[in-house]
Amino acid sequence: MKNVPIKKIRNFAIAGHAGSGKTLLSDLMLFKARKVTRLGRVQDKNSVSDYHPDEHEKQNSIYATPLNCVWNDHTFFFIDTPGYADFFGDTKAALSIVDAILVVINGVEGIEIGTNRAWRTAKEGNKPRIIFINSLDKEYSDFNTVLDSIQKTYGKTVCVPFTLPVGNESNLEEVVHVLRSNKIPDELRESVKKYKSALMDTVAEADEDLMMRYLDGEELSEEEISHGLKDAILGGSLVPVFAGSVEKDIGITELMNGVVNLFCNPLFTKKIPMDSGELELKEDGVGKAFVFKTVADPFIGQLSFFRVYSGILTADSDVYNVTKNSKERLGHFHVLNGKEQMTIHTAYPGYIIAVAKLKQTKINDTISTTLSGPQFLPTKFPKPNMSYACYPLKRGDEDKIASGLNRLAEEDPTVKVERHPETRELLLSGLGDQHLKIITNRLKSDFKTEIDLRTPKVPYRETITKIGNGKYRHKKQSGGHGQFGEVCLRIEPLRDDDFEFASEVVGGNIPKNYIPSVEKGVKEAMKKGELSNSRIINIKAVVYDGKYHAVDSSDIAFQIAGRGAFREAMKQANPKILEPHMHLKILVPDQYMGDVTGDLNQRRGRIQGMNVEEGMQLVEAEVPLAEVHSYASQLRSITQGKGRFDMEFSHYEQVPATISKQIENAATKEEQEDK
Ligand SMILES: Nc1nc2c(ncn2[C@@H]2O[C@H](COP(=O)(O)OP(=O)(O)O)[C@@H](O)[C@H]2O)c(=O)[nH]1
Ligand SMILES: [Mg+2]
Repeated sequence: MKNVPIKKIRNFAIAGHAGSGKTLLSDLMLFKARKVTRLGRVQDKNSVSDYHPDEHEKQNSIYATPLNCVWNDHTFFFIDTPGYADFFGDTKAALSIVDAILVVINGVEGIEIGTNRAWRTAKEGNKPRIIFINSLDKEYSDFNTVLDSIQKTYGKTVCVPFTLPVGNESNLEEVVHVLRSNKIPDELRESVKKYKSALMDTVAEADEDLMMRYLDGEELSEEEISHGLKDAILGGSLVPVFAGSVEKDIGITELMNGVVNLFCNPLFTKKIPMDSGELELKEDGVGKAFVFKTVADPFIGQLSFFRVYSGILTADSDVYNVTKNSKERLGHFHVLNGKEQMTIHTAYPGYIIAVAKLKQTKINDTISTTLSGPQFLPTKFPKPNMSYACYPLKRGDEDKIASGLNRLAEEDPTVKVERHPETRELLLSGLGDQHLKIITNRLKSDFKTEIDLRTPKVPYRETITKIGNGKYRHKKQSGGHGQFGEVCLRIEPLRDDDFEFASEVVGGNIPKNYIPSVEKGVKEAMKKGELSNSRIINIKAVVYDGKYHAVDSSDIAFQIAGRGAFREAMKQANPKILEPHMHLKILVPDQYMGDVTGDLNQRRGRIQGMNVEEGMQLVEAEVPLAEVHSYASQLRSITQGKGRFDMEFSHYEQVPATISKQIENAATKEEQEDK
């Protein structure tokens, strides 16, 4: 790779709904820029971007792929991102570290859920955007309808066309450039005039001097126009819209020129926010990079992806991981194009490079040539919203599975692996069924072990509803050293207070030093209730009487008596099963409200409030955990992917009698199987 002036670097990501043509566009850009000699295609399994075997199998992007090419003397570092919600972790990481975002919209479908997700993320990160309306060669595509809805949704004065299609779906010929084309077909003359004047107004507004000259009727130079537009794009008040077809290679040259002329170079913003203060972006000096992705590459081993923001980084040198407060030795730098790699020696602002075999470096770390200084703001990843319990297909594979899953979770922050403290199941959580399926596939291919994903056990609890008394005598006095202890115990329901223990024993019927033994026995008994084999909570236990033996009483004897007395007391105390309830916040478009609330009712949910947020309905509800295990998929299917939700633990609540019976039966069955 030749040394390129930073001014001639463009760093961006391609985002949008799945199937809008992002990957084909990426492949076509590489082909047009002569980076590759053959146009790759996802279906033919020769796409440069979708090269991973998982992507071949699914025929869709799963991972964000860094790519690069040179176009019009400018070097593009860009990332093709997956559109599916399940793989949004990688997309979020990519969208957070690029300078700008190219949003691809399907010219047939218009704005889709993945479009909004990309848009929202871009806007939150204050990223300059260009929209590309694709597939205008396809039957039923319609530029004007899609443009109309884009302008309605994202702003009429914001989204202004730079190119317009000539012809329609069946005979799409070319595009005309609103500012540059000389030959304009009659039917587009009016539109071109309208959009050109809108754009020139934007340019003039950027600068008073330009405004005066423009109003005086002076022609502005290409550079002046470009500068004025860039400012507006950077501020988010202008989003250029391009039109075309990747399939037919129509409008792509104009789009790529748009990237050159309308997106900024990596130093243009001069500063970026850090965890404390700002980082001044410089062409040379202290090298500063952010680690946005790590993968275990089967050929190269551990790879860490850096986005260089400021200064210079050199291969084969010592640097610091500021986040970990440690030194790292950098080996070779790789610039990747899918699986193709090129080795370089120096990396500058705007570069996206991969570095092999870093020991301590993880996602979200700051790398610097000096140890001090602020850190980059970490990418906020979506929280996992779906969990399964992992069961090994082969006995004895437990450790292999846990360590494999933990490695995969390190690579993908939207994966969580944990052993549930109560049910003891190994839980694998992620962003959806597809996501977890990919993780299990990788466990098989990379770690050679297989798992079965099952619905996780619900961590039920038990409590009592009235006072109970119990008496238990533990006595073994035949032969040798005897054992003796007797405990009288009362248990009372408590509210929101997990456990209390007290003694009302008088006259030394149980000596003081054995009272803690009784408590220990009670706590032991509370680990497993008789209805559901789950923990017993919200109880006050009072030991009020007992008996002891001067020689045969012992700590263990009183533990056993305490446990026994507790079990006896439970029989009188009318125990009940409690289940965890979750608090859900669900965002849905109006038209799905009825279906969503109806479905919540079926899941024993209680709707607690409705509000309007982000132009959608916000439903808040409390639903038993047992009913929302796969809610992510359910909500997606009810709302055709347009709904979103967040959930967190709320509280424990008594289960209805019919369901209690089912739980008790299941617990008895499990108990028998374990024996
Ligand atoms: N007719 C037509 N098909 C397209 C166009 N762009 C992409 N496609 C097809 O749409 C499908 C999805 O494309 P892909 O690039 O994988 O979409 P992505 O999910 O956005 O990356 C593929 O079959 C492409 O060949 C286009 O401009 N016209
Ligand atoms: Mg793709």
